[in-house]
Amino acid sequence: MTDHLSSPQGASGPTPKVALTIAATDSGAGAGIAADLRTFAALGVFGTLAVTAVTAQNTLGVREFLGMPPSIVEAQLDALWEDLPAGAAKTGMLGSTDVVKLLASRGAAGMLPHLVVDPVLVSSSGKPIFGGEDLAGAYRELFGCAAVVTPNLPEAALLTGRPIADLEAMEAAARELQGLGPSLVVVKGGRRRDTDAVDVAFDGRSVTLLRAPWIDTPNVHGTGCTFAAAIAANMALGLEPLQAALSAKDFVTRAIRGGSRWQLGTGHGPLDQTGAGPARADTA
Ligand code: PXL
Repeated sequence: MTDHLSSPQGASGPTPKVALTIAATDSGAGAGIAADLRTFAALGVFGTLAVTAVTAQNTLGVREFLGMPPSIVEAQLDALWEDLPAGAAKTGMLGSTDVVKLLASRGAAGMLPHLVVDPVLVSSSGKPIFGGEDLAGAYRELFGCAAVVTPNLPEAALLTGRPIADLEAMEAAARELQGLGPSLVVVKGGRRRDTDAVDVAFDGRSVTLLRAPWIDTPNVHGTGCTFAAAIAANMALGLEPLQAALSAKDFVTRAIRGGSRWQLGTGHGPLDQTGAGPARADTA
């Protein structure tokens, strides 16, 4: 009989920290839970998940969408809370206003520590992702339990009710949303050709610009998911919100560069989160 414990292979390392993603699936695996889990793994954190919706999509777009009933989301969160509690969590596409409200109530009860809320409300092309009358209001409540909130420009515009066209307006939005409770708000500037990718962060005291060079590639599907997941992983590892966000920005930049010449699908392909971990930091 073989005693596998005496094998020289498979020596056990230290127990990893746990981070949780509360998000949707993307069958093309560029965004959503798949991107989050690759990010957690690349940063050395064990990832758990609660599925909020299923999407049928590829690099060309979303074809079908099915939101999970809030009770199923809650059951997943209870199972994890009781046995595999996470040091940090992130939310992505939540699928319905009721799920946003569920998370706000669990957050208020202290059951979502070090929470990163990526308010997936509108795609970068400006199209609403899902509706619901009081969606923005429910999100504003969820922000009250968050450590970090990461809207893109159309999301920040929707949440504040003002158009956002320049860095000054990004700062004003970051200040307003930070006033709802999170420690840090990062308004993501997105990708404008031939300019640096600049995000504006506000932590209640000072404004910090997160700047990265423009990388010429169509492979940017899942960038927002990856950024929020990397912030959560970094907080699970013990970083404060601003340091977690600065390090996550570097991670996303390396992941975009790593996948920039990949040919997976004919639309917006994925990033290389797997190759972007700390061991590769010197190649950034
Ligand atoms: O980037 C927003 C997002 C989040 N989650 C899933 C997605 C998308 C965008 O397509 O598909 C599953």
